[in-house]
Amino acid sequence: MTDKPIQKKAKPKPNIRDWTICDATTLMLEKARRDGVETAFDRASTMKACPIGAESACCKHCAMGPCRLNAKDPYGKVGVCGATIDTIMSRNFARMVAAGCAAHTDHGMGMLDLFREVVNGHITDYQIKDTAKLHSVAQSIGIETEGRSDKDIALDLYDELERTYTQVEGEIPFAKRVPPKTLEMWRKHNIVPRGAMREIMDLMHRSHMGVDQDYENITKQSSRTALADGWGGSMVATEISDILYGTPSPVTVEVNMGVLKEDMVNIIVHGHEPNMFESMVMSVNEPSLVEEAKKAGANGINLAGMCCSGAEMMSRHGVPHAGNFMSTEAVICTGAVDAMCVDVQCIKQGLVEVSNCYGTELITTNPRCRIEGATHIEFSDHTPMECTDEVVIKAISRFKNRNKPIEIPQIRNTGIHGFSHEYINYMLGGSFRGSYTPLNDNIINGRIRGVAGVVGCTNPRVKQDYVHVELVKELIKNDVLVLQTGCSQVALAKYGFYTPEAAHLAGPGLQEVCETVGMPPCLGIGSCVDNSRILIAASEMVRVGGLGESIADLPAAGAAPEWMSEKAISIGQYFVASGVFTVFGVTFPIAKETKFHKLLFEGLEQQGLGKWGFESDPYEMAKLMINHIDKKRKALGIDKSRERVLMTMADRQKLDAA
Ligand code: XCC
Repeated sequence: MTDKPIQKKAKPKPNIRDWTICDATTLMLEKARRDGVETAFDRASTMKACPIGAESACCKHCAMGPCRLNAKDPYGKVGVCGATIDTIMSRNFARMVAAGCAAHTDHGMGMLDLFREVVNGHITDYQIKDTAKLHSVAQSIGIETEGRSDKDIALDLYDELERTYTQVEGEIPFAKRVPPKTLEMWRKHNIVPRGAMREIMDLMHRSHMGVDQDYENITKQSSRTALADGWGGSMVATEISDILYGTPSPVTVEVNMGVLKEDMVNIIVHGHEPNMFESMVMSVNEPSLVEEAKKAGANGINLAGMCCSGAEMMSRHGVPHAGNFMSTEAVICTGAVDAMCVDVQCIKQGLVEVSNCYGTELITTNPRCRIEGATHIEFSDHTPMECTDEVVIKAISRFKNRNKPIEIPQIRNTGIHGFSHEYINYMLGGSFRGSYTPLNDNIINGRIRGVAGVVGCTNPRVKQDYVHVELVKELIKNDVLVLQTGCSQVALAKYGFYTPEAAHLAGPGLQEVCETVGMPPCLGIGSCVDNSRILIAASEMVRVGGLGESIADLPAAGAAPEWMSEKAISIGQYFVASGVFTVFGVTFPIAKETKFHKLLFEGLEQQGLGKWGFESDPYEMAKLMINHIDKKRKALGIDKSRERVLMTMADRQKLDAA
């Protein structure tokens, strides 16, 4: 034996083009590599996902374990307490739902706190901006508005909506908006949410060691909790934000990293709640601060959003958007971000390191979300500009002391965003006759095959944006109208899908509708809590008639092709429980060939709800969704009208004669 040292070959670096299709992100990841900076893409490529966790075959709810089962032989063994794979997986799943629901409902409750303080006159920096929305939301849950003052209506609305969170018995207020047939089904299964706090508490309790050990019963409570998110916490967040900040209507916006300006002080707000962002808009327009920026040699202050609060501000006010979740580290590599100001959710801890490398001020503002190594400037709804002014001052001083080369990818994509439910109603029916009737008619006559919600995150385990874009392309080509939120909306916006011209990418039927109305083939409606707008749109389609009696009857499907967060699981479960076929990409956190898997992927549909699907390939995913839409068309007896498009003249004459 010789003692020759083993020569280790240096592993070739992964190709950045395999990580993302976003050109700006690619450029910045290349720069990061040159600069020796590591991002989540690097970490994902060197850290394999835990195979046991990926299939949810691990239980760590007590100290007799953690117990590790074998997903390849799911019934080969049980945990120390005897818990089966179905119990373990459904409990893990339940806790993801609980965490996701908690995030959205905590956000919604924060909005409601602000609303109460505004109505009571304790907060004056914010006001009720949209009284029409105040009235319509109040009416939708049975509050009398005729001849009453806005303040009285608002006080009643607050009292009612507080029940969304705190009520211990009864149904949450927005259950009144659920189509009667769907609600009937929920009542039959006993899954109408009481209050979100109660449901989350119940779910956390029952998934504790030694409590609920019947996967079907656990899943019921998962549905109930998830519904408290979609029809509760998230819906309140959306509606109160509209009342306070205005209901979105179409607005032209620029997205992508080219929205940063080398000669200006650049501030990025990244996170989820609109309150701090709204205040930041005021701060960057504050004349004395603009003057300060100019004194520092800048041409002004430039504000952009990222992720969900970015998507919300983009859709509501036309604030430029710099990119989605997997671009938040990359954007800092431009060197041009003077401050990144964050609140809650989807804030990677890795941002601290990247910010340190480029001298960017990373500022946390929410007491729930502090990060070691970041500067914390606490935000309060009572004195909002104290925080946001200080952030601006910090950003100006960083601008003055910029000492790293700046490299901004000069890529900007312009599109139209801000299609709230209210605007869709108006757009289709006109101001005198606002209605979903034209949408339903076009679905019935087959011009539009169906409707799909394509939403959710980006995830370094798949090529950024690729699955979103290819899926949406397939859907619109097949005449499926696409509604979007969150990071998915931003993904598509970067590839030009938010222009009316994108209609030429759609099938002939959808194209005709888009051209008549002057709308893009995908409609961007905001952040992840704004998925509640999709629920409202679906309910309205049922109410208008001709497409069945419950949400489960609609020719519709949903997808989160690049999901990553627990919130996505909660959203998926509330869509499924509302009756929608919902397909996830990337991975599905349970083992196949199990009873729990069968329940989620088939059983729930047999109970009259929706069902889950999984597929990582965008084309196959589109196929699943379109097949489902066609199945629903057939059940409604409207599948024939679609075929007419393919008929010959002779066929048509025969049909007409008949
Ligand atoms: Fe987060 Fe909301 Fe997902 Fe984007 S889509 S990665 S949850 S920012 Ni909401």
